[in-house]
Amino acid sequence: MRDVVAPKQNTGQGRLQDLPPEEMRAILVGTYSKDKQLCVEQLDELESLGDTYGLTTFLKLPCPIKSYDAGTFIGSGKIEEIKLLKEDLHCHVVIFDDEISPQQQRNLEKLLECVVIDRTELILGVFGQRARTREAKIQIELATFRYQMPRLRRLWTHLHRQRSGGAGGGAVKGEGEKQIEIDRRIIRSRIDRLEEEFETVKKQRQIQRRLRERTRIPTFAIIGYTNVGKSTLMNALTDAEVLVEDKLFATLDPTTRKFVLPNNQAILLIDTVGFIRKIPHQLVASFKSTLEESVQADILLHLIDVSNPHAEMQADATQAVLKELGATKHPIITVLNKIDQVENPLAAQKMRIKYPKTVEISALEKIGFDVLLETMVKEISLLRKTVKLRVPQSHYAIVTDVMKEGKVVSCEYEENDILLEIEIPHHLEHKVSHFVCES
Ligand SMILES: Nc1nc2c(ncn2[C@@H]2O[C@H](COP(=O)(O)OP(=O)(O)OP(=O)(O)O)[C@@H](O)[C@H]2O)c(=O)[nH]1
Ligand SMILES: [Mg+2]
Repeated sequence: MRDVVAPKQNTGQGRLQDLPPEEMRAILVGTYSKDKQLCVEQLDELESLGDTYGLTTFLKLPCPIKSYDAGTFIGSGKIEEIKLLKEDLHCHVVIFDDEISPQQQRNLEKLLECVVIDRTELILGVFGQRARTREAKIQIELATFRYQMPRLRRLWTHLHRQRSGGAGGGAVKGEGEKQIEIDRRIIRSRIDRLEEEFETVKKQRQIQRRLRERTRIPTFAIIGYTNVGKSTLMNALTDAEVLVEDKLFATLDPTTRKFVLPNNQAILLIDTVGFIRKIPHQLVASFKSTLEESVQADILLHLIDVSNPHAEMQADATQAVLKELGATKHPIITVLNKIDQVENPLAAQKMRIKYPKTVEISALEKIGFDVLLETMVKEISLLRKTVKLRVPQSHYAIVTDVMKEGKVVSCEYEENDILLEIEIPHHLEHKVSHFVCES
């Protein structure tokens, strides 16, 4: 009897984790039909992801491709070439920038005789390494299990080979199938348990959010591509002491801190997880509630690393994720960061044209903060509206309610009515619409 092959908990690293440090040597493969330059850029990003994980890249291979092979993703000639290169360079991992199917992965591993993963698996690995809080860990485990479910056959064959010391190893036909079914059931029940646990964690977070809403402090979320400087800005403005690193996905858990604007208005700032191009859908599903909650802030500060040659692509990818989360209706201030190291001034100009409300800063050198804070003050005032109300005595309860969140400009009594001029957030307008006498 062998043990269950269900993936280990708390890892999120598939089989990459089994490699000893000296074998963390990788070849990266990207494919393109027309745009070689884009493929090269994307391989650079894959290299950063690999580096964050602890892998060393020895070769980046952009491959022109006319059609994809259903069984092996790339053609046999290319596979042969990669195999030779892999042997020459003593590499033990081949990483595909594109998503490859479980079947293709299995076939490629057989042909290349090494670990083959795709971008999704690498990102899951990076998240798995970096998750710190229980909430982040649950979400990454869920994403990993969802990713591994269709790949159980690969895990099982691999383990079976290891145990029996060779390919096949005398496995009784059908044994694998039975085991895969058992593993599948185990994973499914783990997913159920994790989902339950996540619901509990989520409820606690909702209580915190309700408390926050009761105080009605305007909330700003700092969002943007990974490594653009979100945590650096958070730390520069508050004493949050969030981890800042020149690695991807340094932040996985949102951190919230209070901050007081120059006009004495208190606000809440949320530092969020970075976005990335082609974010794996299993991850979006798992992190959705955390992301959604972060981007439900009153105002978004979209940070762009304008010194990065891929700034435009990164900003577009961020916008795409925002769209997916249904957050594009929120007011956005576009913050062009790292201006201290911008080499091409045209880059910032291009962004200024593309995005309506832009501010240039250096979070590291604390440059441009005055304008940024001014813009934030202005944006808050747009969230509110001043209305004049005539409220009959019988409805005073509403006044008390509205006054909690609004700012009273003037208040007078006329017979049994109360005449109130009040600045209120837009979301309260419907509550008082019956009493508006002038706005
Ligand atoms: N030159 C320069 N470097 C900066 C600036 N802001 C941030 N950095 C650097 O950029 C790197 C990433 O910064 P972080 O604040 O961790 O970026 P992040 O957006 O929070 O990254 P993730 O949490 O990984 O998504 C660090 O090495 C920072 O020191 C800036 O204004 N100028
Ligand atoms: Mg961060």
